[in-house]
Order: sequence, then C-alpha cells, then structure tokens
Amino acid sequence: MSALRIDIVTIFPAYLEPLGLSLPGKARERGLLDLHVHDLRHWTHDRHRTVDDTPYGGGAGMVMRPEPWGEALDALSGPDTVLVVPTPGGRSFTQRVAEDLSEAQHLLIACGRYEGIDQRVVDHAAARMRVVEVSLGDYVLNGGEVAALAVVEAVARLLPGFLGNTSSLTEESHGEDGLLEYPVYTKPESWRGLDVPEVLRSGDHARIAAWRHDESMRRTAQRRPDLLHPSQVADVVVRRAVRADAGEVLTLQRACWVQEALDNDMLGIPALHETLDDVVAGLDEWTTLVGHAGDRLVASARARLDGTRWDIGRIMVAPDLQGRGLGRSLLAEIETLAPAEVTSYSLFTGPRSTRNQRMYRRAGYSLRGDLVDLPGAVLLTKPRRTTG
Ligand code: JD8
Repeated sequence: MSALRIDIVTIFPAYLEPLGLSLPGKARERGLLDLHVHDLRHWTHDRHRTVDDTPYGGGAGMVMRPEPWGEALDALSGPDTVLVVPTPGGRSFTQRVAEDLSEAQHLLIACGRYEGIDQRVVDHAAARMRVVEVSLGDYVLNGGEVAALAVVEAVARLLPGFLGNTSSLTEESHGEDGLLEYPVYTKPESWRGLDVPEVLRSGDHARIAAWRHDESMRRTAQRRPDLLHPSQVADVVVRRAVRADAGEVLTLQRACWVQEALDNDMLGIPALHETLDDVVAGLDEWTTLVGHAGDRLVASARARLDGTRWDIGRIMVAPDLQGRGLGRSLLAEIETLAPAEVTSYSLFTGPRSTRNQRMYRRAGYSLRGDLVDLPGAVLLTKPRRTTG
C-alpha cells in the first residue's frame, strides 16, 4: 500500500509546521503519509516575488495572481492528483469527504489568501484533474491554511494501518452511524462529588452498549437533529403521500398554518383557506412526503421542480411534536428527492416566522428577500452541493 502523497502550496509555509506534530507526524514516520509544503513565491519571477494584484471590476482587497498558481500546479500535479481548494464557498468538509479523499493517491491542497485566487486557476485545473472545493464551516477565515490543517489531520487518521484499532473509527462522532459520540469517563470513580454512571462500572457489555447508543441518540437529537433520519426522530415513519392522505394533510395544514397566520398576522395565507380538493390537487402536482407516528399523520413536506430549482414547501409538523428536529430532518429528506437537474433549493416562510427562518439557516439556506409572487413572504435558497 503506497503512501498517500499530499502537497500543500501556501504563502505561509510556517503555518503548516504543526503537521509535523501529533497524528500527521506519526503517519509520516510510518510511511503512510508523504507530506510536502511549498511556498507559492517559489513560482514567482519578479524581484518582489509578487503573488497578488488588484481585482478586475474594482472592490476592496487584492486577488491572487493566476500565473504563480498555474506554474505551481503544473509542477506538482500528476495523473492521480486531486486538487483540494479550501474556500468559504466550498462544499462542507465532512467525515464523508475526508473518507473520500483518504482513498486518493495524491492530494494537492491550494491555500489561498487575500480575497481569494483568480477563478481561472480552478477552471483551468478542473479540465485536467479532479477539483474538490471545501469549506470548513459557515464562518470567514483569512486564508485556506487552517482548512488544510484540518483536511490533512482528518484524512491522515483514516489511512489504513494508521489507527491501531480501527474499531474506534466506527464508534466516533460522524462515524459509521453518523451519530454524535457518547460521553466518556475514566478514573477516579468519583470526582468532586460526580460519579461515573453505574452502568459503565457494571461490566455488562450489552447494557453498556445500549446505554452508549441511547446517549448518542439523545445527544444527536438534541444538538444535531439534521444528522438523524426522520424515522430516528420521535419514531416517525416517512413515505411518499397518496391521495388517501389528503384529509389528514388538510387537518395538519390547518393546524400548522393557524400559528403561522397569527405569527405573521397574515390570515390570507392560501394554506389556511385550501379545500380538500385543493389538497388532493396538490398531492398530484407536488412530490409530497408524509410522516406517521404509529397511525397518526404528524408531519409532511412537499417539493416540485421550478426550472432547475427544487421548490420546497409546506414543511409541517404537528404542533405537539414541534421543536424536536423533525422538520429539519424532513427537509433533509425531501432535498434528497431532488431530480438530477436541480442546482438549488428554495423555500419561503413568513417574515416573522423567526423559528422557521432559524431552522432554515441552520440547514444552509440564505435569506433572499421578499417573494415577489407572495407578498409578505420571504424567500430562502441554498445551492445544491455537487458531489466533488
Ligand atoms: C480560503 C482567502 C479569505 C475569503 C474575503 C476574507 C475555508 N470555512 C472557511 N472560511 N473562510 C475560508 C477561507 C477563506 C479564504 C481563503 C478559505 C482564501 N480567504 C477571503 C473571502 C472573503 N477573505 C474557509 N475553507
């Protein structure tokens, strides 16, 4: 098994020195990782070793010049190279992406600075190699180096033969079951009046495993309901709606939209005034999911194609079950039903539906302002993340 080669290009090579320590350091010692850090200025030819210039179209800040990057990528890339470009606009860097990158032969990580790298560098590279643009998270950093540190550490620890017992890989957060990790304890048995849970001292491995799973479920439902399939939240079974569901959907709709109308002082909301026939027509026109807790219909959501946009709507959760993340996981579920041509998702809500807006933002949607064809409603959209 040949080592994974990683080349990192940056104008701050010293920023990557920590990679000589801890995990990546051990991976290098064990010949699992062949890591090289390069100074971009090596590929400049002027006395000032210039890597930036003013932006076309004006605006604040400077942009990284394409020429040094072009020469650097020419020099460092080969047939198996995957170009990894940290950028705020990239797809979220997740455990899945780390697992994907850990199977590559060669990663070339391009760390930008200033306002970013001239777009033609990535466009030119994309015609020659696989390019994966990643974002560490929804906050703004000053450059790509921090993301490069995270990518190398997350990938290095997945390299075969790196972790002594791979079982810990499956049990950790975002591991195989995608749940958050359970709480961990070590000696002493009692500390400052706080005791280690009895079950962990019982030696009963079945009980311990069950306790740990329940703790993971509880934490995930509380902190990251988006990581849960709807069926894991409140034991709700989700399926495609059929005409026979119309009556219950109408009931749920009325129940949910009374609150929405009151919150937004918008008694004119169409959903509140639809008839059973309207709902049946809607079930024919929209891709609709319904969620049942036992035989009670407790949630629904729908979507339809609008050009290349997956227009999502009517995300409804029975009032007594709201706040558990069911709406969030139903939204994630209906996003997965988007046809191939879809490039973005859209939904709208009331200008004063702050809880809805907060949930949509947490799900990656951005406010796009007022909805022209529904006065008083606000539009939110999210780009569809393409698998790099
Ligand atoms: C690469 C330049 C700075 C970004 C003007 C501030 C990743 N999650 C993340 N947040 N920010 C980055 C990131 C920021 C970068 C570069 C990654 C290259 N900047 C720019 C645009 C606004 N300055 C990131 N991964």
